[in-house]
Amino acid sequence: MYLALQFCPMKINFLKSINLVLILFLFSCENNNDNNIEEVVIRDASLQSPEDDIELRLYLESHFYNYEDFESFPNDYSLKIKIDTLSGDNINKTPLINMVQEQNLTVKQDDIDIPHKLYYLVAREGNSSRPSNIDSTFVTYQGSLIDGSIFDSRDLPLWFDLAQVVQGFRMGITNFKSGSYSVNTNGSVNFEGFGQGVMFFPSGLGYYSNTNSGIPQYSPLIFSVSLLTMNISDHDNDGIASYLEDIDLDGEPLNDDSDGDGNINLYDADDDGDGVLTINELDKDNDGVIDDTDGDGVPDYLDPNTSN
Ligand SMILES: [Ca+2]
Ligand SMILES: [Ca+2]
Ligand SMILES: [Ca+2]
Ligand SMILES: [Ca+2]
Repeated sequence: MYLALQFCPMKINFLKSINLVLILFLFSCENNNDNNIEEVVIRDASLQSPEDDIELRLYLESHFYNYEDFESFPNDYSLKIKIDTLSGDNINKTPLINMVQEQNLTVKQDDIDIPHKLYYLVAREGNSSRPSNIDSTFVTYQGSLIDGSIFDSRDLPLWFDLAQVVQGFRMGITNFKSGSYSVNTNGSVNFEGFGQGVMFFPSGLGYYSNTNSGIPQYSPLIFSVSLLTMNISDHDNDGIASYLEDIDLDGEPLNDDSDGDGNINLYDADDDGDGVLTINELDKDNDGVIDDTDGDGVPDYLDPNTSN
């Protein structure tokens, strides 16, 4: 069972019957060259990022997608995004570069923030909820390389815990909204109104110097994705949604560790390390307001000076 399925079971019971196969492509991984660790020289990301950007832009300038289908059939949610080269009969189509939007992100290397640019194409924005970069998303997708080779493809939707996937995917998918669903009498589920698009990102937002099945080192990645539905995650079930465990408000909930115990807040059920679980410190008087007993502006669950 997926971790993501455990977070909000009330909402997603109908999905539990869907037989999903866990795949690892999107998941961050350790360097798999441990046996030869002394031979590995990791490239300088401040050089790799602009190189990847040139490759990505060349791709976006030389390819288009089937936007005419999406314009002609705006309510046909069986449509899939197809990308092709601008050549022959298609030479006058609008290139992707004229249709994508840009998202500026950073990746830390040796404690330095290196700029990385992600491009995303919105074929359909979607009309329900926009996930944060730490929520759970129910998606279909296809992953490919710049050369067009497909390294993974899923037509059966599956849950991705965005805390576990590569940065490009988890940041890029926040540009889309989920859709709505209805359950048919035979138990099958129809999705519509969902966000649909493509993310194009440099290797630094993907696997960088690691390899994965079908993905060489330093590969920029392309993901077309449909965001069918989503759930707000509370990874540690402490009553604080994971996106609200971004205490320094830098937009990244994966770098906050209030008590410095090495366990980031979104996985730490006792965020201030005072021995009292966050869930028992949040709202002791049950008035629906998070408690700050000593009135110092730090809520009790983050204030080791206030534990009862
Ligand atoms: Ca943060
Ligand atoms: Ca902690
Ligand atoms: Ca926590
Ligand atoms: Ca505590």
